[in-house]
Amino acid sequence: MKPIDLRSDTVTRPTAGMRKAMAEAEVGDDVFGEDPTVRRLEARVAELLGFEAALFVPSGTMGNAIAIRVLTERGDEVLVEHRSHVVRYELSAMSALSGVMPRMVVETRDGHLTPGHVRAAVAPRAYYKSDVSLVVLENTHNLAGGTVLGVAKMQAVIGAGKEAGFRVHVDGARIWNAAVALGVAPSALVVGADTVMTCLSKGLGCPVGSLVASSRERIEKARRVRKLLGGGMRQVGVLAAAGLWALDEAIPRLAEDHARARRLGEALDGGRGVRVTRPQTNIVVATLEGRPASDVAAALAERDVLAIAMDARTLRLVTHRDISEDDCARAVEAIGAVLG
Ligand code: TLP
Repeated sequence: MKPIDLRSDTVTRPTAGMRKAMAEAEVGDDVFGEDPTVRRLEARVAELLGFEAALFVPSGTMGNAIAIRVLTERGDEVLVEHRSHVVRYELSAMSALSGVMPRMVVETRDGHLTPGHVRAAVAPRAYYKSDVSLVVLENTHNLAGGTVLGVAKMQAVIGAGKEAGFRVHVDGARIWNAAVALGVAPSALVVGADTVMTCLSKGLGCPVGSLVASSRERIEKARRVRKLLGGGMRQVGVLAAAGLWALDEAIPRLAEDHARARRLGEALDGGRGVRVTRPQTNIVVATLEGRPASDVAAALAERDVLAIAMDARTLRLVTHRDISEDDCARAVEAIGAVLG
């Protein structure tokens, strides 16, 4: 039997409809700015996020790196929650590529920074001190368990950042999930941010592709940094077409993934020595008390359910468009057998 792959929402395969859109895409050389499908995708994402312009990039990691590079100077500090993707899963990109250092906030409940955290980072200037110049927010927050920051709180923290004179970047790899969970337009969440990175290759099911949205001026700078990092692409209208297809077809069904994640969360919650916060979107993160997460992942794999050990005690399961109702029921059964 085919394993039920809950390791990530990146494991989806393009559907027949997506492949058809890719095959039919009109293309051109995007380094010359001549790919009409890429231009359409960039305009569409800019509009959905409420920005002037957007830039198509190969990965979320590159999108975050480009935004951080455009918004900071070498020697700056970046205020960020300590489990954020930009500090945990992108090597040390911000220091290696932009020469900046994270200032990490550890005491959040759900992974999200508050206006208080931002205000606490404001300090009198002194020539011997480095300054925070950028705040990075992550919505949904991956490692905290797909947690959502609502419009009012998001606006408050972005506002506090602006008031402090900081720039604000949003890692919105799964901003679409946040918007669906809240029942709001994604643009409502990111008003006032300087840049937003978002991914097509996570919950939306594309094989590749992310975008950075910002002002026209910053996107022109971002285009140069993308080239510097080796991310200039040619006839990638075939990939942009997958993205355009996904924006129409995949966003409306994200609520199904969220409902399935809640069922998995309930199943895990019943387990011995397991702590799980009720999933708000498509990510379920369980903290295991008596047993290494890798052991539990191995036991689940024996029952054809793939989950991932994010660290020694943290097990993650992610729902996505290739997980059916039936798969979810089988996963619930396996969880019961392994942890019950
Ligand atoms: N996340 C991946 C892994 O890298 C952990 C996953 O399976 O969830 N920001 C956030 C919030 C992300 O979750 C990810 C990918 C990225 C950025 C990076 O995107 P890619 O993988 O396209 O570089």
